[in-house]
Amino acid sequence: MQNPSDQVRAAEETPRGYGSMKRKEDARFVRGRGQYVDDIVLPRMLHGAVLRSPLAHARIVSIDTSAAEAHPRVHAVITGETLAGLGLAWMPTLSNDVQAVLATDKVRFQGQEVAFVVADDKYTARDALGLIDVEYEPLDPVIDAKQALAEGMPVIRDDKDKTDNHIFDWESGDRARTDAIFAEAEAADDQVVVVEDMLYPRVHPAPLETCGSIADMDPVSGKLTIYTTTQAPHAHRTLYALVAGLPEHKLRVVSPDIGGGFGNKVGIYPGYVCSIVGSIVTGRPVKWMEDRSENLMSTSFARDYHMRGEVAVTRDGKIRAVRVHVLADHGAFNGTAQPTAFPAGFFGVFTGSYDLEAAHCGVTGVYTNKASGGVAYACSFRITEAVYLIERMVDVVAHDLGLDPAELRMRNLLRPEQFPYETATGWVYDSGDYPRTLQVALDKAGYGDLRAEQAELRRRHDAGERVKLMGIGLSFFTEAVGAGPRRTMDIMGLGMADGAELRVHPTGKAVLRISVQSQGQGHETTFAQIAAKELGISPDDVEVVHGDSDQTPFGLGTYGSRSTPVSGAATAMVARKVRERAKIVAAAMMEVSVEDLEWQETGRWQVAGDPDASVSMAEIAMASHSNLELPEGVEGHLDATVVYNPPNLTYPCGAYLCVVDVDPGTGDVDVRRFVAVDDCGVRINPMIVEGQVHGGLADGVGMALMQGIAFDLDGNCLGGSMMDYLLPTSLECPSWELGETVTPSPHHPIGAKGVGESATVGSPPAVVNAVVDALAPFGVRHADMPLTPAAVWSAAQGRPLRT
Ligand code: MCN
Ligand code: CUN
Repeated sequence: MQNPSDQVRAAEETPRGYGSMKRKEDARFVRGRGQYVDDIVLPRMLHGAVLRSPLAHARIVSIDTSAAEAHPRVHAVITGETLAGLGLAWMPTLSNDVQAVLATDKVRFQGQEVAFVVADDKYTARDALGLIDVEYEPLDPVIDAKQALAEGMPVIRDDKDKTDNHIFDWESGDRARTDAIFAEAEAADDQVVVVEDMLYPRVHPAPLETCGSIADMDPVSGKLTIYTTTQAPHAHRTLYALVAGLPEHKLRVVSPDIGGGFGNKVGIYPGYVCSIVGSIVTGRPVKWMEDRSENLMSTSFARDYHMRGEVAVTRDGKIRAVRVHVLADHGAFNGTAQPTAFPAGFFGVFTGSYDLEAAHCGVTGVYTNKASGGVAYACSFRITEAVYLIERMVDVVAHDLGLDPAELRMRNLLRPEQFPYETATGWVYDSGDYPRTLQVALDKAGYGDLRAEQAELRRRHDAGERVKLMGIGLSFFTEAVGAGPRRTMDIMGLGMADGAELRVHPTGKAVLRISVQSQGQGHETTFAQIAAKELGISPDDVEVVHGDSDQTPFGLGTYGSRSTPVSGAATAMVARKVRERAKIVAAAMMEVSVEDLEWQETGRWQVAGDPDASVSMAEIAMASHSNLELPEGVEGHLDATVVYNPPNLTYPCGAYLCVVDVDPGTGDVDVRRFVAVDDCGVRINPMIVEGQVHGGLADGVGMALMQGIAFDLDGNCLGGSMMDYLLPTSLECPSWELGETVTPSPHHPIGAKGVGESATVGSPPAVVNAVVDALAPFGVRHADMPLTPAAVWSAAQGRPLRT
């Protein structure tokens, strides 16, 4: 395991007060006392199960539910027709499309929801699915995204009067200027244009806890309570309110403990809606919990980006411009989750960490007969794809020009004095010291020695010896996390700002209510630390309440690593507001004027220059509830609320270096070392940050080497179980070697940047670059993920697998 003293603490300037304290929530998790949706049992609760389509594309001729309805333990059978009667057969998606809750006309992917059975127990509900008789008329499926727009292809979304499978075209950057630089580079002797096609395959977040919900409609009060696996309880409540026409005070969304989200739990799934209808129809609570295959086959996938990257570069390695075209496979319904104005998410940051003259990208989205979704899985809204594209392209440039990839990056990285830096596509990066971060990673890895070892192994390989080939892969990423600002960022009209409420009890203990929802990130600890530091009390004395729409202020939820950048800022602001109120009370207590007081890091308001005259937050809290005479207009008690609308995103960065050993005979890849230097600004809890990075690095190894949700030509999903969709374990992962630099975010109240997705974003290109580097003796320039032994072996044979 990682030895903390072994870590590069490059940043002496880290402010004091935060630190690696153990996670408060773990007291219940390590004792098996977590409360997940499936742990909740309500009186008179019934159980639902979903009937799914076995076909990828078919017309529904008829559905006969009579045998299922006749089953003595079945309470209701719901079909698309039932829902159509309630106006609920289709629901809006987060991307302004509609999605079938239960299919009425056609099924459009394998695993699509067709009917819902409510029964006494989950086994009966499942068994009764077998009693439903659906007659399908099979249609030709559209599986290959590259064929989706071809002449004569079947039209998937005929429900929308569409005549083709086109969803959107979106572009970013200055096309004319970019094209002009490319034309120049093509004509000039001292410049080149480098082109490569690459696929970021369809993968799945695969949280250990699958998705589910319990709907409980109280027929007397008319209040609907939904216990559900959601990363965004408030947004879900408002969307339910809008779709069902119910007022928000009649809706309560509770997100209890969540067993991993990774983006999979951002959207609203048909099963959630079915449990609600099931409860309304039966008058009893209805629980629905999907199984592993249902989760892998029908819920939000990630990526599926077919990308062509082009780089205009001088022969001595100055990158001038980048041009990209993407074909985005969005499945049968456009259900991607990202701010409304960003159909390709934040892919616009594909210019990466480099100083470019110009850049342009175009993205075309298409429908295929596959599950919908499209951003989930620790992606920061498509930044995974963007970082993969640019970091793979930089290595391709290094390969073609015969330059060292570390040297090439150093030559092109933004310099610290360029911040704030506006990219060629209009993003304003807030802060960073990129060359230093890369240097820390190179030093920690011993880059020069590694290259020397590699040269020796290559020499022995060339001499005919049977040796493993060593590969060294680098990536440098810039993340953009913390959506809003709400002026430009919303989900279905809901602006991306977060509320926070803080109340200090008379004894000086506090309760903090936040709108974001942890799925394992440790918010009950880190948010307590933020408030505690501002108030000068112990984090143990701050209770964090989250995940219940009746108990917490409105906010947009946890995804895009926005909790710390947005709700973390709200927490610091609300605590400072309380501290200012405490100052007024302290002045009254000590009978001095407010201006005479100064705040002490020890958590006391003190009369300037007089250490004997001070009061603690606990003393102030008690006084604020007492009969102490307070100035005119000050009401007493210690509490406050805020809404924080971020002025900009925060831009964490990192330099990653992966070392692999590849057996050219079998294609087997062994990840020998992985050095990850992250800069997420001020770290609130370094232990939690490192845990986040560890998880994301494992994700990256999984995606790069073993994961892919593939389909056969009939549209059968080939990744529907964990026998086929592989999760990386400790056996495939090395002992991570972490380092850090700290460049605080200038606009965040405590200088913190998000980190939750950094490692998932940054690690896949490092692993792929390492494997491709290992295969250099075979002339390999690129190979697509997942780099399974078969893919690596084929690439070494000069026949890379292409999807
Ligand atoms: N943190 C910190 N100092 C910083 C930045 C963050 O101490 N400078 C702490 C935070 O306070 C928080 C954690 O690190 O406890 C992650 O913070 P942040 O980067 O703000 O990300 P979020 O809390 O918004 O989490 C979302 C992010 C996303 S989008 C995915 S996807 C993902 C991820 O978190 N899903 C996860 N990490 C996950 N970790 C677990 N265990 N489970 C998931 O589902
Ligand atoms: Cu894109 S996965 Mo995280 O933003 O919930």
